Amino acid sequence: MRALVVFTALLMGAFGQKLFIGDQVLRIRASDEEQMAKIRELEHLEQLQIDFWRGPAMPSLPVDMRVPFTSLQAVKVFLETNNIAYTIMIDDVQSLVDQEQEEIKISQIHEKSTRSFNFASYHTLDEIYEWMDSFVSANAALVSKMTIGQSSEGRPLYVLRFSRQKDAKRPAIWLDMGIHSREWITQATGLWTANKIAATHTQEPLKSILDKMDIFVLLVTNPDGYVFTHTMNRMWRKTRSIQKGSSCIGVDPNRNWDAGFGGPGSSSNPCSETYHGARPHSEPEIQSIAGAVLGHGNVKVMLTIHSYSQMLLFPYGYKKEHCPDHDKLNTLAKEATDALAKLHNTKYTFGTTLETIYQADGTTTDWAYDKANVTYSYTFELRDKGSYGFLLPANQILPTAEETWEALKMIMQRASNETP
Ligand code: 0X9
Ligand code: ZN
Repeated sequence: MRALVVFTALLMGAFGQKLFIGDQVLRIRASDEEQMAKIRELEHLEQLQIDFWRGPAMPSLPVDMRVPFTSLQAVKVFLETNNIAYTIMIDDVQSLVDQEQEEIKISQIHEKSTRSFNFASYHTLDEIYEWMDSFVSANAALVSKMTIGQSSEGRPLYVLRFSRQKDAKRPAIWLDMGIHSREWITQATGLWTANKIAATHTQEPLKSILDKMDIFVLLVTNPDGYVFTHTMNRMWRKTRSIQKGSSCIGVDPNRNWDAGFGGPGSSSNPCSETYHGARPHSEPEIQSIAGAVLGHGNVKVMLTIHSYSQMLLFPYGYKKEHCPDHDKLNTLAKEATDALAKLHNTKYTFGTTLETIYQADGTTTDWAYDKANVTYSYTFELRDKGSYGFLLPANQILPTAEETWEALKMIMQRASNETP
């Protein structure tokens, strides 16, 4: 009994924070559909507590999974007996989490003493919300803060609005980050991007874009999840809503949209990481965005930012059919990813969600295209391709944000050129 208490305490760490000591991220390459089916079996063995970081997707794409220390031996034996090849992508997840926390602490001390904001560091929700207020007051002629709703746990959902004509309703560009809370590079990229828009709004191409259009930026789409990743479980993906009849918490907000809702590219199990929720827009975060976008009524571009995999995706994820704007979206995706690659040689793949990764039902990008009349509807999957995955070191924040900006500009400019 005593040993069990000590062991549990060790696993939970101080203040109940989930620890990942000895957990590994394995990269698995299935050679055929049969091996892929074997990997899917692992998905259904809930007692193994495997956290899929990527896939199972196209057989050509590797599957990345975080395997808890206590399941490692069983999983490796399973893979080896089935002749499935794997490599160890991350040897000890906790050491990366510790390093990340250490860097945050150092940056916080530096920020305090210099009274500055370090875009090259990860930040807590309080720090981000505080930054937003000072950012708005420093750029009051261009930037304002709107509250579009609140999360399940009652946190406000703030959107930054960049507009040259605050009382007019202009065609709009919508950007959101952090719908999956553990994808920290996205909120960090959003902060840098918001700052970049304000810093360069008098230069081309932003000058022309903002002459015609407004830009809306939702930096932290899933604030409850984000707080949870900082305080309790760094690997939390979903929202934090309570589910009737289940002790499991949260919904995958990128399966909760009313577009192909509930299909096989999502799960009806509340304990699954891709649980679609009790009904479309059950999550207040999603309902708030849908309300804001439909209420605006003239959103031309909707870019939802995820990580990781280095991909630029467009509709559809819920059906095989190509959308009427397929060629246009595909050509622009090529141009945008070419522009992105020019900066640091970061290679992206692009295409429809279904053809590039897997069937995903109830996603932002499909909803925007089908239900909100948004032509330029894209999902970004930022760095990397799996060396660090969701634990991308902070020294990659600036290069990631810079290169992403090249693609964002390209897409915004294209939409703006088509706007009278
Ligand atoms: O599965 C997802 O939700 C996304 N991948 S992630 O690793 N960030 O979770 C990709 C889904 C494609 N997204 C849209 N079509 N919106
Ligand atoms: Zn995501």
